[in-house]
Amino acid sequence: MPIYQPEIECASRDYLHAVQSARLIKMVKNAYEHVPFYKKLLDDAGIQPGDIHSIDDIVKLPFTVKTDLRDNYPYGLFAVPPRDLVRIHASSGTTGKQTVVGYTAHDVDVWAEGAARALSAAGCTKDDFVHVSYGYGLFTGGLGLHYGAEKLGATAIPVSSGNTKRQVQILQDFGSDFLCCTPSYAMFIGETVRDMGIDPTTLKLRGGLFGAEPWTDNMRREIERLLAIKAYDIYGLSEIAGPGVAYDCECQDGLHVCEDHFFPEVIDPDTLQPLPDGEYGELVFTCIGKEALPLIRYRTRDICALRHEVCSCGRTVVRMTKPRGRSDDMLIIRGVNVFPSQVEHVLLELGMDPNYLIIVDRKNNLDTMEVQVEMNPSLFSDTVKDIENAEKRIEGALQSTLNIHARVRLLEPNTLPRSEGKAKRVIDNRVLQA
Ligand code: DLL
Repeated sequence: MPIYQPEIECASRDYLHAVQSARLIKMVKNAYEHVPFYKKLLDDAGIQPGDIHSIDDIVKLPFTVKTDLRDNYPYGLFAVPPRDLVRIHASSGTTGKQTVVGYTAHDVDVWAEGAARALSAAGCTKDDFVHVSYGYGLFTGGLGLHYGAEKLGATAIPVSSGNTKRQVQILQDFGSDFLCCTPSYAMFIGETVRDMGIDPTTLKLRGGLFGAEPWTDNMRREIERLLAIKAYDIYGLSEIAGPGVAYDCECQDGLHVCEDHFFPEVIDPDTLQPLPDGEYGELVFTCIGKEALPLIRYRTRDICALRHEVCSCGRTVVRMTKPRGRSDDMLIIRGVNVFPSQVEHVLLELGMDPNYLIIVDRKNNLDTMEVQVEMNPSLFSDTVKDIENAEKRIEGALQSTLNIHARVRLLEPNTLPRSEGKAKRVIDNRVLQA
C-alpha cells in the first residue's frame, strides 16, 4: 500500500523526537504569550516557556480538560486574532455548552494532511471516488474527510448523512470506491443494500473509513460482510483537529497517530502519571503543530493504550489501540464497570446484529440493566419458549463477560431506531432520578 508521507510516517524515532521538541517549544511560547488562560495556568504551576527544552519536558506541563474550553467559550483559548482564522467547528456533546474550535489556514492544512494519510493507509489513491456520508456542518466528520480526499487528489462526493436509499443509489451510480461514515451508519447502509436486493459485490466500493464512535472488531467484520469491503478505523476529536488524528493501516492492528502534530500520552486517570506502552489509561493529546487552538495535555477521556514498536506496514509512528470507549461512557452498575463495547462484543460473538440498546435503571435502590437486542432472521421465532431460551443464552454470555446480571429482551427485527451519525446505545434512567 502506498504511504502518503513516508518521510514522517516511517521516520526514525530520533527524527520524530527532534520535530516534536522544536514544535513543543514554539507552541508553549505561543500559548503563554497569546492566551491569558495559559499564562495563568503555567504561572500557577511554576513553569515558564523557557523550562521546556524538548518533548521529554512535556510531563512538566499541567493538564487541560473540556471544561477549560467551556469556561472560555467561545473563543477564549484562541491564540490568534480573528483575521487569521479561516474556519470554526463545534462539538455539541451531550451536556453543557458547545466546544468551539478554530483553525488557521495552516491548521486546516495539518488536519487535511492527517485525513489524507488515513485515506491513503486504507488504499485510497488519486483515482478514487470518496463518498462522504459523515454530517457536514459544525461536526468535523464531513469536511474533515472531504478536505483529506481533496488533499490526496482523490474525488470527494459530499453526500452528507441521511436519506439512506439515496446513499445506496449514489454508491451504485457514481461508482464510489470508499465510504466514510460512522460504523453504525455503515451497518445501516449495509442493511439497506441488502433490503434493496442489491448484491454488495456488484458495487465498486472497496473500502470504508469508519469512526467518531467506539466499535468492536466483530462489528468491523459484520460491516465488511454486509458491504463486501475492507473496513478501516479512523479516530479524531474536534478539540484536537477532527478525523485523521489516528488511523488504521492494512494490518488493522492499532491506529497510527499523527504524532508529529498531535503528541499522545496515556495516563493513569487517578494518579495522572504517564503509563508505559501496553497499559490502558486515559489518552491525552498536546497539539504541537497547530496555531489557533494550541491545546496542552488535553485529557480526552478516551480509554486506550499506546504501542511504539514498528508496524508490519513499515510505519514507525506510535499506534493507539482501538478506543474502548470514554471514561464518561463507562457505566458503573452495582459497582461493576461496564463499557457498552463489551456488550456489543458479546452480542456479535453470538451471531447477533449490533442493533442493541442498554437501559439502566434503579429499582428499590438496586441498579438494573436491560439489553434490548433485535432478533436476526436466524433467531426469529414465533414460539415464546424459543425466544426465552435465546434470551437466557445471551444473559449467560453477558454474565460471564460483565460479571453482572443483565436482563435480555429480544425484539423483532427493525424495531430499534437506526442512526445516521453517532449511535445512542445507552439510556441511563438513574441520571434522571438523581
Ligand atoms: O467524532 C471526529 C471524527 C469524525 C472522528 C469522523 C472520526 C471520524 P467529536 O464529535 O469531537 O469528533 O467526538 C470525539 O468521539 O473523543 C471519541 O470518544 C469518539 N471517537 C472518535 N473517533 C473514534 C473511533 C469526532 N475511531 C470523540 N473509535 C472522541 C472510538 C471514537 N471512538
